[in-house]
Amino acid sequence: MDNYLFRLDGRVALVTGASYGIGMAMAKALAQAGATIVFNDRNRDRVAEALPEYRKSGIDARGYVFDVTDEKSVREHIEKITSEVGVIDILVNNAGIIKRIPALEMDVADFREVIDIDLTGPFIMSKAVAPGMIKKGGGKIINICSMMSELGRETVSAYASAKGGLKMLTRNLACEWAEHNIQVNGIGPGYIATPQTAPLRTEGHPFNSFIIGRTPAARWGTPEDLQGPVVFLASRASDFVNGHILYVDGGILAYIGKQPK
Ligand code: NAP
Ligand code: GCO
Repeated sequence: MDNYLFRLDGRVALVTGASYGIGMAMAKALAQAGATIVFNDRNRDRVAEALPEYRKSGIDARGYVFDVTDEKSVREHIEKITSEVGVIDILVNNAGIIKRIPALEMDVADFREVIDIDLTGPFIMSKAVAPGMIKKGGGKIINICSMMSELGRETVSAYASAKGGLKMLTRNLACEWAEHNIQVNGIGPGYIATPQTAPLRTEGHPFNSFIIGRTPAARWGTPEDLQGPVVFLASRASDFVNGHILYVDGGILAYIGKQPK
């Protein structure tokens, strides 16, 4: 079957926090499907380091430096991107942080910072990008959720609260903006080998074997495992998919855990 359903030629995709990690892998896949890639990071050096990385893959990505929690700066940059590159057709809200601190020891400031970046940031970004999509006749918004959109574990109360909220923000915006032909969906990655999970993957770390045991696929995911799902949700192949969280987790959410032998 012709893959026109999955082609993104002529579309502009903005992936937040895509100077490395999952964001960069998803941006590369969107580029390979034909999209023009725009990305941001809050750190100027990271943007500068990422540009040659994209060029090595033959991608003429445009990088911008702004913080997704700074509404004024976000609005200014969306206007700048629209005039310099074009209307944003695809927004991937990927930028995020995690703080692994037991709730009793977590400062409220730390809790607020995670909520601000992981939940309020996608709201700010979506609100800034939607008017251009509405004017253009439609668009795609993809929020990067998590296993913690469904499950809890010790030390990640702020992150799980943010990612659980992001699941519901996804569903809510899907309801509000469907009439404008904007589809809002999420991707829920399992445990993926990136800098964010590096502390959990050090040699001999008990979490390493724990996660392998909780994952039917019996491996950590890679950023490349998310490339097909993001192209699907960014393309016309998912035009009737709305408010859906696509879990890409090797089967974790389906698994009660290895039965004792
Ligand atoms: P990562 O390696 O920590 O990269 C996160 C990216 O977001 C970095 O480029 C970071 O830039 C950027 N960022 C953070 N705060 C920002 C802000 N306020 N404004 C703009 N950019 C900001 O994370 P990752 O593992 O690639 O994860 C990417 C997304 O997937 C996150 O939302 C994460 O929660 C989610 N996720 C990850 C996993 C996993 O196992 N890795 C699983 C499920 C979901 P700086 O370098 O400047 O901080
Ligand atoms: C953690 C991990 C997870 C992953 C991811 C799982 O400390 O439990 O960092 O939260 O990042 O979100 O889907």
